[in-house]
Amino acid sequence: MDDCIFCKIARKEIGKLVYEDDTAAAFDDLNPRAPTHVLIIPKKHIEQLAALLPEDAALIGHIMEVANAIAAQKSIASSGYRVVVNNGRAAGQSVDHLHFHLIGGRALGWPPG
Ligand code: DGP
Repeated sequence: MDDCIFCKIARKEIGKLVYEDDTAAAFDDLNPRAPTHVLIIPKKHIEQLAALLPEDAALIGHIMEVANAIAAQKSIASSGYRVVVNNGRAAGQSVDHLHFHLIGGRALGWPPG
């Protein structure tokens, strides 16, 4: 998608990736909510979690593996971390390209607000 900010980041037109492979990319959140706050996205433009198709299942599983790998690389694997998707405006989704927040490096409250 030409106008999608996360597609532009995935294409390396703006920003800086901390991880990339054929199907996924990751970068630090602009407004970090914790010492580690990385966004992991499919390179394929998917608007939101609810728009997933059956054929995306392996891609999403792969992104979970990427989240674990980045958590290990950031040394938060043993202390604990959270992977969050906000689906829709009421849930807090502000960018319409599916993204998984990887958050850690501090104690996290529950339930989220
Ligand atoms: P959400 O509210 O779940 O849609 O999360 C969107 C996140 O994306 C939010 O935490 C801020 C971040 N964000 C928005 N625009 C940019 C950007 O241009 N660059 C980066 N690195 N992060 C962005």
